[in-house]
Parts: sequence; C-alpha cells; structure tokens
Amino acid sequence: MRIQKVTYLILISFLLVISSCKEDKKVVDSTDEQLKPNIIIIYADDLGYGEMGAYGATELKTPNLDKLANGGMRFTNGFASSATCTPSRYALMTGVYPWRNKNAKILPGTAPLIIDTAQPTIPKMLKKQGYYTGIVGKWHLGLGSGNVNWNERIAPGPNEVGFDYSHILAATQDRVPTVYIENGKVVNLDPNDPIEVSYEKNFDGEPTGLDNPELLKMKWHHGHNNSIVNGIPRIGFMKGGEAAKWVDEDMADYFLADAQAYVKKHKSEPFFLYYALQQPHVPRTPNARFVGSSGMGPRGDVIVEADWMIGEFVKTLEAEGLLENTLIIFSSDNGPVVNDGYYDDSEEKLGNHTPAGILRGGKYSLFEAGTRVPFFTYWKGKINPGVSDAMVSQIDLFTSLASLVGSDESTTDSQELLDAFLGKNDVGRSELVVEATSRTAFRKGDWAMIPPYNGPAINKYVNIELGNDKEYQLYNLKEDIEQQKNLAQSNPDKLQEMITSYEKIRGVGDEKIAPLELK
Ligand code: NG6
Ligand code: CA
Repeated sequence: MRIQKVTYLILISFLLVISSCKEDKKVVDSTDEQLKPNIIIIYADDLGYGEMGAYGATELKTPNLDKLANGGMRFTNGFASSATCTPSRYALMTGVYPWRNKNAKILPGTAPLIIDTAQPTIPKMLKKQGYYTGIVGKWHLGLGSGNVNWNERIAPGPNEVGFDYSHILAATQDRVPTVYIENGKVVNLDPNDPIEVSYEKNFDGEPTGLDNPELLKMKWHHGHNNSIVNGIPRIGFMKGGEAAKWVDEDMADYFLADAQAYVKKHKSEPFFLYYALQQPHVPRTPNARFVGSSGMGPRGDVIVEADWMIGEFVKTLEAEGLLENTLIIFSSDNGPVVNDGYYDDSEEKLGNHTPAGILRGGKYSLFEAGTRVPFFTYWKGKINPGVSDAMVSQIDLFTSLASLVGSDESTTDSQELLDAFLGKNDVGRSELVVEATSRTAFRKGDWAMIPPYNGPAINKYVNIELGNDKEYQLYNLKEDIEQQKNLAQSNPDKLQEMITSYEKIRGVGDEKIAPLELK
C-alpha cells in the first residue's frame, strides 16, 4: 500500500514535470515566434517620393498604402541603392553596394544571373534561420549562365540564390521574354511552340514595332520598337511561346493571387516573401477595372491598381491572423519617370501631380529623387506609428533583418539599423553612396555631394536632370532640399570633407573601387 502510494506520488510528480516542461516549451515557442516574424518586402518599380498620400501626394489616392505607412514607421530619408532597377535589387538582396559588381546594370532579358551562387543573400540567410522563402513578381537580376534555353529548366536563378519558391517575370514588363517563370520553368509552355529570344536580331518573319506600327495598341516613343506582344512593342526579339505569353492587363491580379496563395500555404512556418510589383514601370497596362481610376492616364491608374492590390494582400494577412506576427517593409527600386519610352498620356494627363514630390531629378538621376523613395515598415502591435528622419538604405536590410531573426551575418556595406527600422530610435547611417547608371554620389548627414561627370545635364527623352556637371556639386539638404544652391565654391572645407569620406568608401577612379567582399 505504502509502496503503491510512493509510486503514485512519483508518477504524479513525473506528470507535473512533463506538463510544466510543456508549459515551458509553449513559452519558448511564443518567444521564438516573436523573434522570427514573417517578413514581407513589397517592392514597387519606379514609384517616386511624392507618389503616395502619406508622402504628400494630393492628386493621386493611395489609401491602402497610406494606411500602412501611417500605421507604421515612415522614413523621410529612405534610399534605394541606385536610381535604376537591377543595381537596387542586387543591393537589396545581397547587402552589397551595386557599384562593386560591374554587372549590376540594367540587364537585358537574356543576361546571366549576376548574384554569385556562393554569395550571401537575404533569403539564404533567412533559410538558415528556418524560414521558407519565396519571390513573386519582378526579378531582373539575370537568369542562367549565358545562352539560356527557355524551353528547359532555367538555372541558376532565384531558386539557386536562396528562394525555395519563385514565380517571376525575368527582367521588366517591357523586355522579352514576356512569360512567367515558376521555379525555373516557363509557365504554360507548349513544347511544340518553343521560345527563342535574342537581343541582337529579329527572327525571320516576326513583326516589330518599327516595321509594323499598324499592329500596335500602344505606340513607342523611344526604344521599345522590337517584338510586339499583346499589341505592345518591347525591347528585344522573341519568337514562339504563344500560349505562355502573359496578358499585361492581368499581371497585377496574377501576382496578387500567387502572393495570397503563398502566405496561406506557408502561414504555419516563419516565411519570407519578396513581393516585387511591376507598377508603375512601363508599359503601364491597368486592368479594365482601373482604367480611368486616377484621371491621370495609365501611369496614375496602375498606381491606384498597385495600391488596391496591396490592400487586398493585407486583407489576406489579416484574415489569416498573420498581421501581428509579420513585418512588412515597403519601398521602391528607384525614383519616378513619367515618359519612359511609350506614348501613354502620362505627361499630358499628369496635371498637378509631382511624382518626385519636392525632390530634384528622378529615375536615372544622381539628384535626390533618383534614389530617395517611399520607404516604410509596418508591424501591427510592434511598431508604433511614427515618422523617422533617420537615413536608411535598402542595403541595410540584410544585416538588420539578420539581427532581427538571430543571425550574426552581416556585410561590409549593410549596416545594422534594426532599431531604426522598428521605430525604437531614429539613428540611421551617417554616410551613403548612391548610384545612377554607373555614376555615384555621396550623402553624409545633411549634405549631398555629386562629383563631376561628363555627359548631358538632362536626358531629353525622359526629361530628367541626371545630375551631370563638369564641376563638383554640394548641397545642404536641410536648408535646400530642392538642391538649387550649389555650395561647392563657397564651402570648400565641407566639400573637401565630403570628397575625403566618399573616396574612402568608393575609392578614387574606377580602378580603385573596392572589390566585392564576401564574408
Ligand atoms: C531603359 C528603358 C526603360 C526601362 C529601363 C529599365 C529604353 C529607351 N529605355 O533602357 O524603358 O525599361 O531601361 O528600367 O529602352 S528599370 O526600372 O528596370 O531599371
Ligand atoms: Ca525600376
């Protein structure tokens, strides 16, 4: 009897220990969840600093973006790494300045992958921390290793640099091949109608924008006069793949549906999603539901469309109960351009809308509007709503996200600014090199310095001031955010200080650029 009682007591205490372990486990699990929130980067293509209500736009309505921006931490001094797409995306993914990689330039659709498969990337780093990783949308970092056969599995690509799942468009909406690629395979490819792509010459008998204007529903303004797909002339030549070609007007819905399916499928594990929108890059092709929605022509309409897509996407996160455990980061790959090569009424119907806000320049420019872009973080219940003037760059996300998820990975160029991104302080970086079409400029504190460059002051086709001048330019952005007063002559000490700091990072002359450093 006595022995039985003792056994009984031992059994009870054993059970208690087990259940308290379970309790402990539970606590650990929930802490883990906090350490490893889902992470979503939503990345617009060519969206300017002045393009959202939250950033002062009055003519264009972006209620869904504004709700997130105003409910999270909105950065006034947030930067893309470059004033064009490929270099910015390269830096975002790798945390390495794009000017360290000579291939990080606007790529044709046939370019090989420019990220070394041995190179650390955000998705690789997150994978090591137990994340499922995916990309939906625009890639534009090259595919394959030269001479891609589009009719076989295309590799290396996103799946070889850290993404478990990829569903992409290869380059840009205006470049061939105009097909979706899922995990390296062209979607809906008919093997009897193989795809051929060339950026050198047309395929016999195929119509082009140059020779067949009668087939066009959108006319080209400059460039964009090669193969015609869906009545729109593109950059590059393509043959075959008829069944696989995308319908531009359905693209936003197509990627939204995939992004929604992705989060639903992976909601029970920590996931990372890079949702790379194609708007408002050319050709601007709003779905019929959005035609006329902005009163500003297709350019405004696709911004309204993108805003709606983001609203729907956030509704899905909410319905799945994911908002409290998901960090959303929103930004754009470069500044705005109005006419980027098609007659699409964007200039005629712009009205009082100012895509760059008060900033000077735009896409392709070393002036502020080239790289200073909308940038905000949102995490329901974790990030207190606010506005931050901290200088942050997309290049800093690599190390900052590593820090968030408990990884000690970092790169030389990517700074750990997690507290700034989470709104816990407003300490950003003190210096930043920005890039625009293979030229670079420098930001330090309130000052911007642009070294002398030959080349036109204005790109007449797109009507944007590029920042080229034979003399050094120096601006005090605190007093002159519009960059109207060049202080290089009147403040030689400041200029020298800027040049010295800049050259320390950038090197002197092209041959001295610090090479890519892998850790
Ligand atoms: C330019 C294209 C422009 C756009 C850009 C890339 C011409 C004349 N212009 O070369 O339309 O496609 O490349 O944009 O072809 S980005 O946002 O992907 O960098
Ligand atoms: Ca872009």
